[in-house]
Amino acid sequence: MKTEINRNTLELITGDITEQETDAIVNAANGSLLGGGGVDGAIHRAAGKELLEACKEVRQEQLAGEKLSTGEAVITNGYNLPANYVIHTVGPVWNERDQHQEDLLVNCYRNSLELAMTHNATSIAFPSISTGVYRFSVELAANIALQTITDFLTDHDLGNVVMVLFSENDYATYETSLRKIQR
Ligand code: AR6
Repeated sequence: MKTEINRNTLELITGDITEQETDAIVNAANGSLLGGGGVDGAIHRAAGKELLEACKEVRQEQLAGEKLSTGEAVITNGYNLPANYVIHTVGPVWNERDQHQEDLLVNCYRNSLELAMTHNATSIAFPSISTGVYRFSVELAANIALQTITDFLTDHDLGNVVMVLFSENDYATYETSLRKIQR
């Protein structure tokens, strides 16, 4: 499904984010930036060892050795990936008693989009942040992701945004959410 928002496009696809030929892809990382499972593991495997070295450098030079906070984003090169850049963001872990987690997921998308624009990227691909190991419901995460991206594209000329869903079920959930947002 593809939709136009001002002069931008927002597209939903099923696929593997490591194969996307967008200027930037987003990694659902953890605060250590040292890799992990899920999409994080897949991106590090596909990008090669240089990505881990670049992440270590970011931690030392930009974060004074500290972890990347939830909702924040940093950027590295893409190395062996088709994408030029990897934007690493840390999604919130689902916690039903803490609505602040939803705001933090908004921050992940907004900060990643802003960082892409700062680097003159005109296309960016996102995975479904926080809906794997971090246990957000796909419905809630889809509403947050698509509303945040739609709001951003209403105010900015970025180019193409692609949501890369890893299963047909996730795709169907995101499609339903996008149709509701567009009404
Ligand atoms: N392409 C696109 N989407 C993918 C891919 C892929 N190659 N592989 C998995 N997904 P998760 P989180 C989907 O768990 O919930 C890591 O260990 C997956 O099906 O990767 O934000 C990090 O280091 C799901 O829909 O990320 C953190 O510790 C979505 O990506 C933690 O997991 C996100 O699932 C982050 O958890």
